[in-house]
Amino acid sequence: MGARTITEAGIIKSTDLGSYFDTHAETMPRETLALLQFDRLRKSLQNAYDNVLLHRQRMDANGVAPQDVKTLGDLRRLPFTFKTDLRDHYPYGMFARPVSSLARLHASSGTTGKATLVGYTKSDIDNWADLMARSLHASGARAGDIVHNAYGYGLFTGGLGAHYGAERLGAAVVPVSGGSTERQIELIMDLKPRVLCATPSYALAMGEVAEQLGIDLRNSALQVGVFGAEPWSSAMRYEIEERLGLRALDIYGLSEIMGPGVACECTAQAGLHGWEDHFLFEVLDPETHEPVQEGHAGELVITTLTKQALPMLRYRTRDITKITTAPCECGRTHLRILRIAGRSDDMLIIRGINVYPSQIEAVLIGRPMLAPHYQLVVERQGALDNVTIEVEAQAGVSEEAFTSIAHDARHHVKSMMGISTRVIVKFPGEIPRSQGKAVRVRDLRPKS
Ligand code: DLL
Repeated sequence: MGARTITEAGIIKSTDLGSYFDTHAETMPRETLALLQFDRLRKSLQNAYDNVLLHRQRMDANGVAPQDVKTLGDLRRLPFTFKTDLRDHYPYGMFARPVSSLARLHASSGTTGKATLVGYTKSDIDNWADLMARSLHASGARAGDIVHNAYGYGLFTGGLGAHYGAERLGAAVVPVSGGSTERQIELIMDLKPRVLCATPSYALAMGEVAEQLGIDLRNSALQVGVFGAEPWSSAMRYEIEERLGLRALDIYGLSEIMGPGVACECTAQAGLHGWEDHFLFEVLDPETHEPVQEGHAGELVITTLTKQALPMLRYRTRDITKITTAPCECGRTHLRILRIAGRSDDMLIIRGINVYPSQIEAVLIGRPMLAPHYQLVVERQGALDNVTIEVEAQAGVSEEAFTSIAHDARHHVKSMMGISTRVIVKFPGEIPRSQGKAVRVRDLRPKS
């Protein structure tokens, strides 16, 4: 172990190479960061242009070659890339390296059409493990910890992404994956992990099963929860922290760009640091494609700077968020993503008002007598969309009270969000529990 000092902000600064607070990379002045980004962008563009036909054709069509990019601002001359591009060029058409030099493949399952296949060279896997280790460290995990990893293992990037990051950090991983929740609770009580990795909805489901078993997870060794892969509200964070007795941190990522660890909260819990030495982040108006002002909501668009096998130019994530480059109390200089409100594809338009499921969640959770388990049912009536909120009552609430609870919730949603909904209160256990990404919306609208 190298020398360690603790700063005023409580950050452990370490000079040993095994530490995953990389003070050089994570706290470099933004001007230096921009120089590094530009250098890496040029190399990454060359890789994309030379080795991926689609990128070359689109850049040619835009009249821009890698050497024409002379400043970071020239990024805006580059073409966008979409999820459909990966589907249309399935399996290997977007890869910049021959299959023989790949080290791993992952896929994200779509509801329609082919899966989105992504690939990594050994160096890509190495960078991913570094960034996941960095993310876990930022969220409070440390070498020597035991990490209970309940992200699904397999083609989904969550399980293996968190696994190799935790190992790289110097932690011991319990590779449980999702499911068999009772056994997971038993393992948590027996093995005493300090860190839990899971989707927020599964973390909540674990808390509930523990309660049913008469086990109070607040008495477990868990202190840090690294939760992501789906939108979740601050109200949900509070609920999880209360029930599990840990600090819940948000982690973001997507297979097309890498997997988990593209951005992660630090213990200030004031937004997710996007790792700008490996990715360029833009927030654009989805209609006009113009950058929105800092602090305003728009679509997150990401360009990879170091990926070998699958370089991505201006990937349209469809995730709606805000960013800030304001200094963070932790000392890290990388920008912060202020929570993902949801995907533009999941946005509902209720009587002309744009609504994300996580906004309804924020209003529902914490209401008296309601449990934090809900689903939104969307139906079409004439030209209008109608939403029914199905939400569970807390255990022990009498059925006679259901009508007045529903009335109260409906009234609250109307006054907070301005939308009219129907609310149906369900018995505890009636809403399906997730073991990975929760299904928040049942869309019964006719498919167009
Ligand atoms: O969900 C990677 C991941 C695994 C992230 C584990 C975090 C933890 P995909 O399956 O490709 O990859 O899904 C990516 O999930 O575009 C967002 O819409 C959503 N998403 C991921 N993290 C968050 C988050 C993984 N923290 C898609 N908040 C993304 C909100 C998130 N949405």
